[in-house]
Amino acid sequence: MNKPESASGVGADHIELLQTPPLEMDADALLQDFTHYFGRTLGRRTIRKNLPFIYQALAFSVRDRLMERWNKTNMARERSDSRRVCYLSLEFLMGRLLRNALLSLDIEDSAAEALNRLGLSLEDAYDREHDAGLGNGGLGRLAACFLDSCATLRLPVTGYGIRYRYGMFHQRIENGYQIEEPDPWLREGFPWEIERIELAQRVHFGGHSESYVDLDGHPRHRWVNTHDVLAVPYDIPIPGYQNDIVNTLRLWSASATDEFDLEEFNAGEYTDAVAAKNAAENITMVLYPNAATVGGQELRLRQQYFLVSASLQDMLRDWRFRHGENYEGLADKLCVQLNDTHPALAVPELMRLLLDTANMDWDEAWSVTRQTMAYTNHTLLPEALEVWPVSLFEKLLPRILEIVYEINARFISEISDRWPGDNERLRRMSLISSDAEPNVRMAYLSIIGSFSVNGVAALHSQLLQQGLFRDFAEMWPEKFNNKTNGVTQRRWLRACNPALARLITHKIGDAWITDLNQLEQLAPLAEQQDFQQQWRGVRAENKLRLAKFVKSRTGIDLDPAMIYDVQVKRIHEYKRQFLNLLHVVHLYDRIQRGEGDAITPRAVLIGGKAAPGYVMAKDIIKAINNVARVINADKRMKGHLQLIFIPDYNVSAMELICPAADLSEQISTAGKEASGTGNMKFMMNGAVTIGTLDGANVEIREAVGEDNFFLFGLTVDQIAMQRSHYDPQQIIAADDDFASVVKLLKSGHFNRFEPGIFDNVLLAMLNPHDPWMTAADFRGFVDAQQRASDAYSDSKRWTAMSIRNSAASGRFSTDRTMQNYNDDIWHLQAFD
Ligand code: 26V
Repeated sequence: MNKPESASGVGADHIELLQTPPLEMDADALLQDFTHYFGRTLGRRTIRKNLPFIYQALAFSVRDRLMERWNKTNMARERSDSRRVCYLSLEFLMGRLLRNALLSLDIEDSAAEALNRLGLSLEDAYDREHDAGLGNGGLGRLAACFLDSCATLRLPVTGYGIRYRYGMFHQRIENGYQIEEPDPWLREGFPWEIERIELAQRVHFGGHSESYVDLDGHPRHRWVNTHDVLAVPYDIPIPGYQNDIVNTLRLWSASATDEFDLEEFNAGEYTDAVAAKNAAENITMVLYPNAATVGGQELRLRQQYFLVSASLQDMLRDWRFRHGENYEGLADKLCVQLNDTHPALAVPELMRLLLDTANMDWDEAWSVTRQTMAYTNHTLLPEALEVWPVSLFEKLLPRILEIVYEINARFISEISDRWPGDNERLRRMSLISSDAEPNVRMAYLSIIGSFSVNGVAALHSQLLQQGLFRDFAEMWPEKFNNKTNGVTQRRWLRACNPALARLITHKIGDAWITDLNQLEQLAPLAEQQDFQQQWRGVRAENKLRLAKFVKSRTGIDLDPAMIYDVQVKRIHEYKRQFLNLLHVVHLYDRIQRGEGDAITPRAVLIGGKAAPGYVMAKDIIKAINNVARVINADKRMKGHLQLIFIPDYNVSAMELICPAADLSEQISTAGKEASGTGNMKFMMNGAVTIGTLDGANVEIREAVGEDNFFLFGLTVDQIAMQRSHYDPQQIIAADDDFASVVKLLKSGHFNRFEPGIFDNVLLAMLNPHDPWMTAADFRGFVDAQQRASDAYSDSKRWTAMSIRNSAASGRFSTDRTMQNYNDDIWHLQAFD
C-alpha cells in the first residue's frame, strides 16, 4: 500500500531541493529573477506598458524566497510531530501581500533598488496588486492578523478557508446611492497561491443515510447516493516577521468530480453534464456579504459544509500519515478553532468521520470531538446568531442531521439529569428550536461540541455569560473565557505608516515590531517639544497623503489643516453612523447661524459598505452623501466644515486612512459591538478615540487613561434601565440644538428634489422602540465632540494625547492575543 501523503505534501524525496544554496537577497539577485519572470515566464518585452506584469514578476521573485522557507517550515513540523491548530474561517480578509512579504523577508530596500535600476517604482508595483478581499470586515481581518502573529510567534497554525472567485463587492457611489459591483480579484492572476490538486478531497451532498450491520455485528451508518463535489486546495504562504517561518493558509475551491460528468455524458446529455459542473463550482463562486439578520441561504450552508468537510478530511489524512488509523489521541495533537459559528458543522462532521469512516463508537468519538473543538463568538446581536432550517439540513446533509439529533438527544438527557423537571430550560437550551419551522441553533452546537468558548473583548465575554449563553455558562462555567482582539502592528503600523515607524524606531529602536509593549517608552516623550514637532510633522505628511487619495476617489479637496474626524467600518444601525451625521448637521447649523469662527475646523470622513439587502444601511449612505453635497457646496462652510463619504472602503484604503486620522469614531450603542478592531488600528497610529463604553473601547480607555479618551453615552446598564421609558420625541423637544437638527433634516433642505428619502432613518430614530437608542446619546456625543475640538485647538495638548495613545496600544497587538489563545486554549509549542 502507498504511504499516504503528509499535509504539506513534502514526502521523502525533497532533500535535493533543500540542499541547493538559498537564493540571494540583494538587489542584483532580485533584478536577475525579475527579468527572468518578466521576459521568460510572463513573456513581456516592454516595461512601460506592462505595469501589472511588473508587479507579477516581482511577486514571483519574492515568492521563490518564501518558498524555500515554507518547505523548511513544513519539514520541521513533520519531523517534530508537534501539536497544531487549524483555524477554520469562512473569511480571511488578507488585503495585499507583496509589501508584507518584502518586509517579512527584510528585502524591501533591495526590491526598491532593483526596480529603480529599471526606472520603476516599488510603490507603483504595490499599487497594482488587487486586495484579496475574502471577508466582510472585522471578523475576516482578525483571522488575517491572527495568521500573521502566529507565524511571527513561530506557532504551528494553519488557516483553512474558501477561495471565493468573487470577493467582497466593490462599492460605487452614484447620485449618493451605493451600487455593488463584482470583485473578480483573480482575473489578472494571483501569484501567491500554489494549487495542490494532489491533495483534493471529496465532499458529499444530498442522498440519504442508510443503516447496516458491519462484519463484526456492529450497527453502522453510511451516507449513500450523494452528489459529490471535489475540493481543491490552494496554499498561500504566511511569512513570520524576519524569522524564516512560513505558515500556510489553505483555501478550497470547488470543482466537479469527473464521474459526475461522465455519467451524464454517457446518457448523451452533454450540456446537462456541463451544467452540473457549474452547479458544483458555484459553491465557491462568491463571498456572502453579511446582512442585518442571517437568512437561510442554501448556497451559504453548502459553503460552510464544503469548507468543514474538506478541511477535516485533510487534517485526518495528516493524522493517518503519522499515526495510522487509530484516532484516540487526536485531540492531543490537534485543536480546531472555529471563527464564529460559520464552521460549526465541524462538530457533527468530525463525528461523522470518526463514526462512519473510522468505525469509532459514539462515546469515544464524542470525547475526541469535544476535546478538539474550540469556539469564538463575535456578536451579541441575537438576530445575528446563525440558525438553519432542519428541512434544509434534511435535504442537503441528511447524515449530518442524524448526528445533530443524536447529539441533542444525549445533551437533553444530561440537562434532565441535572435539572429534573425543568422543561422550560430544556426548551431554551435545545439544539433544535421549537419554532413553527424548527431550526438548528449553530451557536449551541458550537458550545456543546467545544471545550472552550470565548468572546473577543472583556465586556463582550462578560455579557455573553450573563445574557445569550447564560444557561450554558451556568452548566459549564469552566468552558467560558475572554480573549481580547488585537491587530498586527506589522501591517497596521510598520507597513502602513512608514514615516511614524521610522520616527518611533529612531527613538526607541525597532523591538516594537515584534513586541508592541515597547511603545510604552514613548510615553515619557509625550510632552517633549522636539519629539512633538517630529510627531506632528509625520502626521501632517500622512494627512496630505490621505488628501491625495480622497481627491483621486471623490474629486474633493480635503483641507489638511482641519481635524480629521473619521468613522470607517461596515454600515450598520448599531454602529450609529447616523449619530455621527446628526453631529455634522448640528455643526452645519451652528456655522449657518454665524458661529463658524468658534468652531474648530473639521473634516468628517465616513466610509463603509452596506450589505446589499440591508435597506436601512443603504438609506444611511444616501443620507450622508446628500448632507455632504450640500455642505461641501456651501461657501459659508469653507474653512470650517467638510463631509466626505469615502467610497469602496477596504483593507488598502484603511492603510492610508488610519495613519492620517486625528479622531477615531467608535460610537456604537453600548453592549452591541463585540470588540471592534478599527479602534485599535487608529489608536496605534496616534488617533484619539471618541467613544462609548462598548467592546474593546473599555480596555482602550483603561490603557490610555480617561484624560486621553473622549467618553460619552449611556452604559450597558443605563441602556437597559432606560429602554422601557425611552421617549426620543421628548429628548428632542427638550434640546434646542437637537430640535433644530431634526427640523433641518425634515425640512427637505438636504433633499430638495428627493422628497421622503430620509423618512426611514428619521422614523427609526424617533421610534420609542429604537433598539439603538440614538437620540439618547445625542447630547453626550455633541458635548464630547466639543471637548475634542477644544483639545485639538491646543496643539501641544493634542499631540501629547496622540503620542500617549500610540504609547499605550501595546496590549492591542494580535501577538498578545495569540499568546493568550496559546496559553489558555491551544498549548502549542513554538517551532525551534
Ligand atoms: C455574519 C454573516 C451572516 C450572513 C452571511 C454572511 C455573514 C458574514 C459574517 C457575519 C459575522 C458577523 C459578526 C462579526 O463580524 N463580528 C465582528 O467581529 C469582529 C472581530 O471579532 C469584532 O471586532 C466586531 O466587533 C464584531 O462585530
